[in-house]
Amino acid sequence: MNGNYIQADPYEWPFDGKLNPDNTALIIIDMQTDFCGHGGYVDRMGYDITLTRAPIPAITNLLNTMRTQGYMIIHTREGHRPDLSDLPENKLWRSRRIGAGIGDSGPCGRVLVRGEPGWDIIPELAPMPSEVIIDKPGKGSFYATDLELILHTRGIRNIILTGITTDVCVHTTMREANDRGFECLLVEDGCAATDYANHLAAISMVKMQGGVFGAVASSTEILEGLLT
Ligand code: C5J
Repeated sequence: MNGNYIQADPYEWPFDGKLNPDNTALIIIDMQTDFCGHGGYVDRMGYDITLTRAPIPAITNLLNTMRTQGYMIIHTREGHRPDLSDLPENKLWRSRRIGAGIGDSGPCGRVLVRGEPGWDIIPELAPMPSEVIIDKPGKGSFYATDLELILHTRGIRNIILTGITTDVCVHTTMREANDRGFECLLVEDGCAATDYANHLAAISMVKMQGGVFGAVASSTEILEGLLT
């Protein structure tokens, strides 16, 4: 095949072989202390943060290579305004029910509140000053943000997705992007869920119907594609 492809499942990605630093972005979703640090939101809910920390090395490798090659890098943070005016009542109620009330004080400051220590991106994946950061109140990175405008302005049409959690914010973002016509690639070892079976199921869902939301590849396959 002519073009520039990454070995992926269920098809070589992107579909048309048009892959270059001008039209492709790496998005790193919600790699915040609240999702992968001690005392953060996920930890307080009683989930195992070794699962949510597992993709850090794969994301780091991709980030280093894609930064060097001049690809667009986008980071997202899930969080709410300090006055919680953008926090739906049912989201607050559910979080309190499981012992990690959004806006409540904890070891990492107020849970999932903008500006608090737990809301920061973990130091290992700290954004560079030139990189875009999207602050989002929900699970999807397009909802109530300027992400779509920024992608269109920069001419991006391919998106490589990493981050936390595979089955929630990463999947929601991938579905939102796919519906908007972006060509998506999910990095299987660059994302994780709070339940390993959910991670596997979320990956499997992408590959149905010939790649219903896009394709899936490992970080190694992507690095091989980018470096050849
Ligand atoms: C969740 C996320 N799971 N980043 N957020 O609440 O997936």
